This record gives sequence, C-alpha cells and structure tokens, in this order.
Amino acid sequence: MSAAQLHGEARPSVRDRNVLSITSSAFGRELLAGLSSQPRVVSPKWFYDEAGSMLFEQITQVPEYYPTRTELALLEQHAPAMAAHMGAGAEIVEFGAGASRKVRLLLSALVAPRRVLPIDISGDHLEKAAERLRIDYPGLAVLPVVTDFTRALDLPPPMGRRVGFFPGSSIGNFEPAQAQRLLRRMAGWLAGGGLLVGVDLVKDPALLHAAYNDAQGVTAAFNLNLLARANRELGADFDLAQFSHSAFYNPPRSRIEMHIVSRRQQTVCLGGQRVEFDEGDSVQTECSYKYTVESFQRLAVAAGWMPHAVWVDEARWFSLHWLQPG
Ligand code: AVI
Repeated sequence: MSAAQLHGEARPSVRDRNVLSITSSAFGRELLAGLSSQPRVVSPKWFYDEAGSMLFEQITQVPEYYPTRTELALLEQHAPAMAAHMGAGAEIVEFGAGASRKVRLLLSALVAPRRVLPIDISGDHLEKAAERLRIDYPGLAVLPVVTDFTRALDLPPPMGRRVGFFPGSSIGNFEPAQAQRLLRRMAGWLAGGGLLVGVDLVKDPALLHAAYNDAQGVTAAFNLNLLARANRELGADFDLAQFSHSAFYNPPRSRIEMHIVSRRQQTVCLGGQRVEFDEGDSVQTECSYKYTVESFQRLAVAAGWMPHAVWVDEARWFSLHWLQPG
C-alpha cells in the first residue's frame, strides 16, 4: 500500500484495508504469527475484548467453573487476616482486574485503604468496573490502568504502602517460566510490598474437564470468540460453525489445554493472507496450569518471593498465597 493511499488520495480496497488493520494491530500481528507457526499457538490474552470479557464473566457463573466461587468464599472467610497482612493505609494494585468483584472483599476488610489501581487489558470493561468502585467506596481513589502488564507497566508513584492482588489463578495462564518472570517483575512494581495471589490447585481430572467444558457451552463460546473477534476487528472470514472448542487435562504437565479445532479442510482469509486448515488441525488458545501449594511456593521462591501465609478451602481446590519480598 502506498503512502498516497494511506493518506486518502485513493480509497484502499477492502483487501488493502484488511492488510492495514492486520499490520497496524498487535492482535492482528500476533494472530497471524500464531497461525503461521507450528504448532499453532495464540496467547489467551486476546480472548478479552468486550465480548470476551463478558463471556468470561458468564463462565464464572456456570456451576462447573468452581475457581471463582471457591476463591470468593476464601476471600469472604479470610479477608480480615489478608487485610492484616496488607496493613493500614495500603494501596492495592490489582492485576487483571476484570469486574473487580474480589477486590471489594479486601477493601471492606482493609483499614483506611488509600487507592486502588485496577489493571486490565480490556478498557471498556475496566472503566465501568472502576466507576462502580468509586460509587460504592466514596473517598477511595480509583485509578484504572488499561495496559497489557505482561509487556510493560508504568505506574504513578505509590500513595501509601503498595501491595499487589493477582486473583483468579490467571498466573496459571502463563507457562511456568513466564509465570516466574512475571512474579519477579511484580516484585519490582510493588517496590517492597507483598502480593496476594490466587492459584488453582491440582485435582481430580474429571472436575477440571467439567470446568472447561460446561454444559451450557459458555466456555466454548468464549474460546471461539477469538475467531469472532478476528472477523470483527481484522475483517477475517472465519466461519465459526466450522470450528470446535476442545479442552482437556494434560496430567504430565498439570495443565488444562484449550484448543480451537477445524471441523474440515478450509481456507480462511486474514489480512489478505490465506490460512489453510485441514480437518482436525488445532490452534492452542490457552493453557491453565494447576499447582500444588508446594509447587507454587517453589515457583514463588524462584521468583524472589517468600511465601508467608496460604489459605486453602476444605476440598483443597483453590489457594490464596500471601507472598512477601524475599
Ligand atoms: C482467567 N483464567 C484464570 C481462566 C482459567 O481458568 O484459566 C480462563 C478460562 N478459560 C476457560 N475458562 C476460564
């Protein structure tokens, strides 16, 4: 495409517009690179456009998806002890805030919290959640930060003792080596403050399988929304009916794997490129690692943290860890 076309002197064709939207968007570039690699892998962070964030909220309500309600119950029961570790006048940096439901339980238990900085990659969703926090907690400063914190994070100077909150077991969506690097970087961002992190635990594979294959098909819709998003944002022509959701537990790697599988041989146009699929070809869209309390603590220690306290539900399905700088 020429500079003249880009500056409107000639109207770009539909194909050129698609090439432009693909190369000018990080999602487009990463999706194309992921579909061109072998095996095909796309980062789960691209699930979370507005539709994907709403679908994720729905996942948290389906009966089979135990992590959210189990973590909420742990927070409800132990928020005073967690808040005591965080201390009075704390500032909370919430990583991957989403609807900011969980942080409320901490805020209600904390003594004079100064400020909350909810961080999320999905801007619309974050702004709405921040607005609700401002209404419900008058006097609390709320500074939403729309960013992909896996890349970089630029925070204003702390207002009070800065502590981190990373709920939901999103740490499980990183490869262990990446998770270790992220935990290490969080220690830098928190500048001496502790970190409360939610971690899903290894359990009966049948429970795990059900949690990622809910009967209502919400997880399937969430997974396939990645293709719908590519159609919306990049002008791709994925036919969603020709792809299926697949999620299974991989015991040697202690992880759920989510894939999108082609139901037949087909060609998809993406930014002026043709992407070929054979029947059964799959694209890995997410891994969700499950830890034991001990294996997560080892990871935290390797990242420079000192495990200080851990809360686990009776069924030992989910854990929340309070880590202090090592
Ligand atoms: C956000 N994350 C911790 C969820 C998980 O369980 O790994 C995402 C998810 N994927 C399918 N269902 C939920």
